[in-house]
Amino acid sequence: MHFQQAPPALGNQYDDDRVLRSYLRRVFPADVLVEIEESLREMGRLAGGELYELQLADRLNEPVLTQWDAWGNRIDQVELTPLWRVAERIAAEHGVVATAYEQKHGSLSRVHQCALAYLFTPSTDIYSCPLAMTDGAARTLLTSGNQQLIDRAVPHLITRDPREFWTAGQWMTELTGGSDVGLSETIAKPQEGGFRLYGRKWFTSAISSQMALTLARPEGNPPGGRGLALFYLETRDEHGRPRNIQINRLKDKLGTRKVPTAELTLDGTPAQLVKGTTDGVRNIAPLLNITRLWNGISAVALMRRGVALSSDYARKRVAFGAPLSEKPLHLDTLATLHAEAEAAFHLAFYVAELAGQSETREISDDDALLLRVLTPVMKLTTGKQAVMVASEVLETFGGAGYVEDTGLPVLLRDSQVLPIWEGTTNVLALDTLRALQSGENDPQRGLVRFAAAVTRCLENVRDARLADAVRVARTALDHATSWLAEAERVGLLALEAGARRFSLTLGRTIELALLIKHAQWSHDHEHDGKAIASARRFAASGINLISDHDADDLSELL
Ligand code: MFK
Repeated sequence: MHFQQAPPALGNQYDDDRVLRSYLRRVFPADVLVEIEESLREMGRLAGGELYELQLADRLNEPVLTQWDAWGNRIDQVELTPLWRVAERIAAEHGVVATAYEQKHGSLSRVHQCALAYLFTPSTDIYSCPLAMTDGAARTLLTSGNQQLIDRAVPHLITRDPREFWTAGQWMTELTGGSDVGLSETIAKPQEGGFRLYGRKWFTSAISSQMALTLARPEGNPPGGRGLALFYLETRDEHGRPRNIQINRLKDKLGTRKVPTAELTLDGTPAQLVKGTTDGVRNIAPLLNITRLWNGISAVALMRRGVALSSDYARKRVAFGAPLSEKPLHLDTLATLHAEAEAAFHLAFYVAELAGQSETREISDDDALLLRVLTPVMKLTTGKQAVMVASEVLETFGGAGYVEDTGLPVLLRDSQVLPIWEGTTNVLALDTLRALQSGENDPQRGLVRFAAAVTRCLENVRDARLADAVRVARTALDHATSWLAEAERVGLLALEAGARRFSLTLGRTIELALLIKHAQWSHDHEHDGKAIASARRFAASGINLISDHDADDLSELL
């Protein structure tokens, strides 16, 4: 007798995704959905088909840096893996960045683009990194109003022609700086027609990009983030040689192994100011916010992939006399992961909706403030969820989930980057406090907008099965509100010490509220109770994480 275990398999990742399809039916007018569906179904086909096969075949490949040629010339060439080369072409041709800028469907174009990115991401081993930077660079240049740079770079960043397509890099992180970008040491020296940059970048995004946005301090500027300026540079000259950029090495990372993340020395790299000679951190903020949106979309995409593989496997794997899909405890575990992913999905895509409205200037002041608050909240909440879900997904496979050539462990390693890059959980929790104040030094102002958004989701919920979930959301919101008032009264130590639990509570509360709202809609319009079941389950998964003793015992513990 020879037993052969069937591996997990994927179908069309659009057709198979109830959560995505139901959400799109709610937010898109029916005729527009018909128009965009072809592009989504095609991406779903690629993601579950040839891209997924290529991803499994590409598993052991990594980018290779060649610093010298045979004759002693410094060349610093980076060879990408076969999967990434295909991913680049497909991303361009299918408009994974371009769709947001073509704006064929107004503000909803951003949602369409995020849906494409969501389908594309799990089969392309973090090719989402250069795409996120490309999107962020296009948005930042457009926001800057620097027409010369817009004319030069943006058409390349948003084209669908792979021969013309550029990706962008973001080089912010330095040895001194890390999250505290204001400590950056790179110096910008004026030269005729621009600047030359001198310094070390310690952790770049993919170094295969044709251009980059970076921060440097014009000589004579004061210290801190305000003394930095935002610069545009092109990485290689017309012969493909680096422009006074040395790639010292590629990072040896836990995950995201296909991404050629690099350490660089800039030794007179020609660069141009994007906007003014100061306020680099403020001027690069549009890029940060776009890449944080991508981070959230990637988080829900990786969660979805894990749950899809695990659900398929549960139908195939027989143990203790029945398929795992018929085992109550296994089903309970899977349903909890599914609910977590579904709740996260609704928050990430809600931020995409608001971002789209901001880009088409159809956003109210109140919703602009809400977007500013929800961007870090969404990024930090979904990043944590992705790691938890990936870890649990591996466990649902037993030992197979721990074995590399199943292609499963990479899900956990790649998810682990999501709470780290683009701002760690703690940095973003502090950013949430800053966003709540939004220049007015009154955190309650942002919280009022947040509370209004939660309340809007809950006000038309009628299904009795959702009543407990509504209560959980309201209670968490009330606790967050009272905690913030009390922490402000007590002082900065209490506020900062509790910022992570507070921000995660905001994230989980609005996720629950959005899921409840969608569940009611899905019941009313699709006669489907699955989202109701997810909302009930998510409500029982720990929404309110606030403790009232945040700063009391800090000195005892440290
Ligand atoms: C693939 C390999 C995996 C490994 C990872 C590779 C990483 C490669 C790519 C990276 O390097 S990812 C970069 C990760 N780093 C970050 O995301 C930075 C994290 N730190 C922060 O976000 C800090 O909050 C920040 C640097 C922004 C704080 O800097 P400052 O100098 O203290 O700035 P400040 O004073 O808070 O803000 C300056 C201005 O920008 C303010 O406006 P005003 O000048 O008008 O007062 C802020 O309101 C504004 N601002 C800051 N963040 C903003 C923002 N505005 C809008 N949105 C935001 N998110």
